[in-house]
Amino acid sequence: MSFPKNFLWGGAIAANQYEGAWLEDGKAPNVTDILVGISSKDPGLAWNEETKKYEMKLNPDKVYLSHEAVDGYHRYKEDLKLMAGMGFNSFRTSIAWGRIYPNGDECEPNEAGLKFYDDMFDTMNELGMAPVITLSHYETPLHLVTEYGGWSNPKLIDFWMNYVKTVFTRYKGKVKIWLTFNEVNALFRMPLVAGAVLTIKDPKDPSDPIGSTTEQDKWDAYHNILVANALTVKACHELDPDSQIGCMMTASSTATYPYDCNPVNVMGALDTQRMNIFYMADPFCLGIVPTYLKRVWKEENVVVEFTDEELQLIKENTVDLLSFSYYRSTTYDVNTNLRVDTGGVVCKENPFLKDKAPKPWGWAVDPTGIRYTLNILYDRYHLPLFIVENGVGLDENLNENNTIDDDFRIHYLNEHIKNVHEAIEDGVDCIGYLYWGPIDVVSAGTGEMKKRYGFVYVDRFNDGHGTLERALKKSYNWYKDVCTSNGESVLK
Ligand code: BGP
Repeated sequence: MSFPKNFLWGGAIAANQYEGAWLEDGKAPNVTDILVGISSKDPGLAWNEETKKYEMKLNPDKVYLSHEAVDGYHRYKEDLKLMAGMGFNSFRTSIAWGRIYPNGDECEPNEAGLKFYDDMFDTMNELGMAPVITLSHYETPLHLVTEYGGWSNPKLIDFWMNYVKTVFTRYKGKVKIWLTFNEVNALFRMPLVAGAVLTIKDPKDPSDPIGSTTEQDKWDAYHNILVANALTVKACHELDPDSQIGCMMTASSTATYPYDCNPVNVMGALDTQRMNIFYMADPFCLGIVPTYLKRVWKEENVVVEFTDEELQLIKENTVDLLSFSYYRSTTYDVNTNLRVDTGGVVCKENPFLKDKAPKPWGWAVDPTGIRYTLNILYDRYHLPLFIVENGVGLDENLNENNTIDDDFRIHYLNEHIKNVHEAIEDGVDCIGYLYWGPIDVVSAGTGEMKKRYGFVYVDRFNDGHGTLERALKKSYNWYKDVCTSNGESVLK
């Protein structure tokens, strides 16, 4: 009745939300550097009439917190010690592609960037935490977006392969688990961030805002990313056969429940699952491009053609494991508009879910949803599953004892971890649980510091001020008990 031996316990962050140092040691801007938060509809871009291209133009009235973030670039050694102090045996972060190839299209890598991650991965290994490394967590170099239009351009495949081969070779033996693209299945909901797709066209028409993307460009990006993912799996297996490589999906939408038994809602829930996870996860995990997409392409009036060689490549190079984020479930109701944020799709409120995170975010809490998600994904793919993001963001302030009694976070975790265990009892091969944001970082969605996930508090605020000092919340010791008892503390 316990968690498997060697179960991976730890936490996950991303370079663009943690490191800061956005232009240090040769790094050039990446796509998230021009956004206050990824839900922002207002990217820091301007049209250049002469070059007929977009270029970076940040809004001077806005605070781009991610540029300094929580200064992880200079403080990761102390932070990693705090993580190891909780008994983590693994830790997930990403490589900022732009530290290695600043513009993305250079032939030679930036040694300063390579050295930085050498030291970081060495530190993790010395502390007994296996590095779980995302190759791109919304970190495509901005130049590849403004110059080439991002992933809708097949040239990105070559630039990407140059980058991934460099890091597979350099970090061989140091990294045992690689993940390709963070939440790349959000491509259709958030094309600029998840797919780094930008339709390069003069945005004179006010109904056509900067950063908007044509359907054709999104599908071209889908095509190129499927090919790139397969080539990446192949390269990883060839260059570092001792490591494993997985894809990373936002899987909250797997738990899309029909709002009621109206067959229209049942079918709509299936379509929502397909669009938000299976479009991508089927090719990555099963090596097949779903047949129903032909109809989707016809209805959306786009042309998507895979060559026989590409289909063969996708078939032969499926991932070793499926990693995913889960934050909450949703419903599908035909009469209610679907919205999205970083937690997944939002539709009509589920009347059975009384438990909610406090406002302003107020995400519904559905621990059974993580068990359901694990079961659905395992039944479909029969691959090892790895939860690499789950957690809750809260608006918190230190009390007079220089700590935070984050009982709601403890409650959230307790319920979710119990349900992960239920899924394992159901027969699911779940290899690990990484909590999202074990140290406060800049929120992906809103770009705020106010939305805190950490077990470790960081003194920084929405207006950019703060000492950046770290303090431990109540959940720090609670999660330490979980990790060091291999989950027994939540099961007793
Ligand atoms: C996921 C992202 C993370 C993370 C998380 C929480 O979609 O992969 O980068 O931030 O969502 O989202 P938020 O920070 O918006 O609460």
